[in-house]
Amino acid sequence: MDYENLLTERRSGADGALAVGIVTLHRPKQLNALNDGLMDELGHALAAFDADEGIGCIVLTGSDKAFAAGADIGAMASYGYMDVYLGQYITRNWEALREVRKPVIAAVAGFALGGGCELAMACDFIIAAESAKFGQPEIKLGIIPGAGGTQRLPRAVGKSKAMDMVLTARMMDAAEAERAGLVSRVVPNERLLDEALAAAAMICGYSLPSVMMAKQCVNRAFETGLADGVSHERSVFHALFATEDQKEGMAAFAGKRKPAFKHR
Ligand code: DAK
Repeated sequence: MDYENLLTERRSGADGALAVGIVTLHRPKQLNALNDGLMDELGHALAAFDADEGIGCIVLTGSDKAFAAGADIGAMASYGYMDVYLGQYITRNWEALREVRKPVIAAVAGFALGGGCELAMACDFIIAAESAKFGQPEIKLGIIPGAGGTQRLPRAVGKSKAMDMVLTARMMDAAEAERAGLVSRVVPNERLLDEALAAAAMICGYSLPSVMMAKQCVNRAFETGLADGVSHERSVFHALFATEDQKEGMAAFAGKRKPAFKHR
């Protein structure tokens, strides 16, 4: 499907593995500033890949200069309280990412600011190029992060760094983001998409139900206490023994061969 503000691509897997869905934010003149049109399209593209049985993982990326420089300030500037409250600003089309059950990897180069940083943090993990810069500069505009930044950033980097970034608006470079645990790895700029696709292809080689349930369980760690989380994990772990892929994975290990997962 053709979008105005996005490019999408399906990258086939090797040896019958599931394919990777790539979504590239594409408003280059505005550094991928996130307006309603883009967010509506993003929700649509993610839902389409999530529903596609041939896709095992999604990579969300931007340009070399910007993953996304935040919510579109021009579009927001004239909003009043009733516009954002009654119109469910943010909630209406930004929450689609939370509904995606397959893994979503953010491949971030350049600016990931404001809503752009929040969008990256809402993905399952972030691979950063050396050029990546993360920040929550909303305070400079007389607002605060409104798409999860005050909640996800402290969970990722701890209270002190989160307060520092949210209150002073300073940016964090890729090296600091990796030290702080905001990103899983930093790679050379020119390797960003290849590294993200390699991680996605690795995930696509595993059994999809176990991948989806692993994602579900790790996310549960952020929603609940330890005892409830471990209990949830145990139930899901037990459930996986009902899958054909658990039998296949273990038989393949015993037979010293590659498993042929059916994603069932
Ligand atoms: N919105 C709209 N346009 C943007 C933009 C943005 N966030 N960021 C950049 N642009 C545009 C610039 O206006 C410029 O357009 P032209 O002047 O060429 O027409 C073009 O992109 C190139 O930008 P620059 O010329 O500024 O490029 P530089 O390399 O000099 O600087 C920069 C890059 C990223 C440092 C700078 O552009 C910048 O500071 N941008 C703004 C970053 C920012 O403040 N981001 C946070 C936005 S606020 C809410 C929930 C969530 C949010 C709000 C409300 N509620 C629930 C109510 C989220 C808010 C945000 O994300």
